[in-house]
Parts: sequence; structure tokens; C-alpha cells
Amino acid sequence: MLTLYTFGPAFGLPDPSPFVSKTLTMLKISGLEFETNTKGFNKAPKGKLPYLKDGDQIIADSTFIRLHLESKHAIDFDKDLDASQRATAWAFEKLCEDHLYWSIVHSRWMDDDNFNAGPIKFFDSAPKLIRPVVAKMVRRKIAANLQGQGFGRHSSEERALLAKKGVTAIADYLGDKPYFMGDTVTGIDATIFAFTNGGLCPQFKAPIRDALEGHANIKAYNERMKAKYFPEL
Ligand SMILES: N[C@@H](CCC(=O)N[C@@H](CS)C(=O)NCC(=O)O)C(=O)O
Repeated sequence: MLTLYTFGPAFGLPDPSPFVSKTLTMLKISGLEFETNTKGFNKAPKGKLPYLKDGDQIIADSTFIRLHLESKHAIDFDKDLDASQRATAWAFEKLCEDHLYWSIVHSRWMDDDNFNAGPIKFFDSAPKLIRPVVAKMVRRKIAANLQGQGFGRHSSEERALLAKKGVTAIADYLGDKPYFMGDTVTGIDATIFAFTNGGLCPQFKAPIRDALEGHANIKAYNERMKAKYFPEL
């Protein structure tokens, strides 16, 4: 049995982490049987979720999980794609993960209203007395990550512009296709769905959400993916 370590559904999303949502979607696309476990964060080999347990193997990181599923379980998520399409899909995946992700993180964690509407709940299990201190420490660490990556150094106008450019690229490439690469679902759909669905989360006011809301094709795509893979949501 495959076990995926996750944070657990929150904010009406399969998981608050787009990387976990990506992997949940990927596993659903694969058709493999799997279970989820929300108690694994402290043992995460890279200090991050998701990671997968497959027998006695532990695989950390959504991209390595995908590669593992492809090699060990003989799944080719991109079997219908030629080399040029695979290259395009890879570039869009990294646009989501290394760019749009930071827009989502910035708006959820750095904006006080958004923080109090969502991430603050992650600290409910900490003892009440030290809860604000723990929350402050984690927010500080995330602010440092945003500075290190660079996204946190931009002005709010610049951050909004970058989110808009990324989202427009996704909307333009998706066009009126049912799935991101064409008529059939491929690996990149797990990522595009996870990050656009996370960005559209109605619980947060965010430039990425404003940008996504402006594209009817992305919203329709999201509804299609949700109906197919997460009907419970
Ligand atoms: N490259 C990793 C990124 C995973 C990641 O950033 N996970 C975040 C949640 S979105 C996490 O677990 N953060 C916890 C921490 O940094 O302490 C992947 O593709 O799985």
C-alpha cells in the first residue's frame, strides 16, 4: 500500500499545500491505491510535505514521487506527449512551483487578514500560552524564505504583476482545451490544477486570485478537474 504524508484538507482545498494537492491529484490520475496520513510532518526526510512511503521506500518531494511512480509502477503520465510537449509541460510545472507558489505563500502568510483567516489555524494544536510566539516564529521563517528566494523583495505592484504574467501564460496556453496539453489528462494537469485551485481559494484576498478570477477558462478547467478527481469538494 502507498501512503502519502499530507497536511490534510483545509480551506476547502484537497490540502493547503499545492505540492501535496499536486501529488494527491497525480496519485488519483495514476489509478493506484493509496492512503493518506497527516501525522508524518515531524519525520519528513526533507522537512517538507509531501513524501510517500512505498513498502520500505520513502520518497520525498512531489517531483521525485512522480518519477518514482513512473519507474516503479510503470506509469507514464505523459505517454500521449511528444518531446516538445513534454518540455513545455516541464517548464509550466516549474513556473507554478518556483514562481506562482511564492505568490500564494506571500499572500497567505504575510498579509495579516489572510493569515488570520487561514494559516493561524495550523497552530491550534500548540499550547495556548505559547501559540502566538510559535506562530510569530514560523511567520518569520517564511518571511526569510521569501527574502531568500527573492519574491519577498518586490513591491506589492511588482508581485501582482508577476502573478498576473504567470497566470496569463497558463490561461493562454490552456485556451479552450479540456486539459492543459490537449484532450487527455497528463502529468502537468496535477500541477496546474493544484496551483490554480490553491490560488483561487475564496478564503484569501490575493493578487494571484484576482488574476485567476479574470480567466473563465481556468475557472472552468478547475471545476472539471475538481469534479473528476475531488468530487467530495
Ligand atoms: N519541492 C517540494 C516542495 C514541498 C514544500 O515546499 N512543502 C511545504 C508546504 S507547501 C512544506 O512542507 N513546508 C514546511 C516547511 O518548510 O517547514 C515538493 O515538490 O514537494
